[in-house]
Amino acid sequence: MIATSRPRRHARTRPVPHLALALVSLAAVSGLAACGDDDEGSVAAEACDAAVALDAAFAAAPQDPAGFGPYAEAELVPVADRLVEHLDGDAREAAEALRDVYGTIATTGDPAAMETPEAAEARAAVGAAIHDGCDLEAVEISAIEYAFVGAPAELPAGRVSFALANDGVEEHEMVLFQRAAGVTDTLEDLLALPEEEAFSKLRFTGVAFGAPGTTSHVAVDLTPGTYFLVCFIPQGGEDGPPHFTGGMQHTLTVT
Ligand SMILES: [Cu+2]
Repeated sequence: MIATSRPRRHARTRPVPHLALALVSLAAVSGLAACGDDDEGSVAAEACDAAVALDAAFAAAPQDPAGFGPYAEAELVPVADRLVEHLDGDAREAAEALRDVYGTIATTGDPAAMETPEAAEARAAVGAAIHDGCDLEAVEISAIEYAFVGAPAELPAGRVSFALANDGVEEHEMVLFQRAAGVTDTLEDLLALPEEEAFSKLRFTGVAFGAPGTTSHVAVDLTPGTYFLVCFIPQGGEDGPPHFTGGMQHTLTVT
C-alpha cells in the first residue's frame, strides 16, 4: 500500500519524528471514516485523557530509531493500557489491538509492527471514537489539492480533536506546529527559512495523515498561541514541490 511507504520516502525532508509518522500513517490504509454520530460525552473522561496523552507522546517520540523500543515501552504502552481500561465495546477492542502493537514495538524496537491493515484500522477506530465521544472541540477539516478546507482561524484553548478527511486525489497530511515563544515570524517567513532554522522556531505538536477517502485524527490540548498546519507531501508524487507551496498551509490562533 502506498501509505506505508510514503512516510519513509519523505522522512529525510520532514521534521516529523519517525515513530509519530509511522503511527499516524496507519490511518491512511484503513479506509475508515469518522461516523459523525453526535454522542459527545459517551466516552469516559479517563479514556479521553489517555487519548490526548497518547497523541502527545507520539509528538514527543524520539527521532532516533534506536530509541523506538524503549520509548514505546516507557511512554506508549502504559498510556495505551489506560485507554483500554476506560473504553468500552468496539473502541476497547481497537485500543487493545493498538496496545498490542505498541507492545510488539517495545519488544522489537521496530515500528513496522504498525504497518498492517489491522493496526491501521485500530488506530482509526480509536481516533473516531475519541473524536465523536469525548467532551472536546471536534474540528473537521477537508484536505484537497491544495488546501485545508474548513480549518478554523481561531480556536479557544483546550482540547481539540482534528479529523482530517482526505477528499482529494493525492495523499495529504496535516502537520501541526506551535510557534515557539518569542518568535514572531509568519508561517510564510518560516517556510522560507533553512529547515533547521525553521524547526528551531517551531514546536511539533501532532500530525494526521491520510490517503484519499480516509479520515485520520489527532487529539491535542492546545495552549494559547499561534499554530500552523502544513502539508509537506510533494505535489503529484515524489519530485513535486511540497503541497504547502500550492496553498496547503494555514495559521490558527488559539486564545
Ligand atoms: Cu497535501
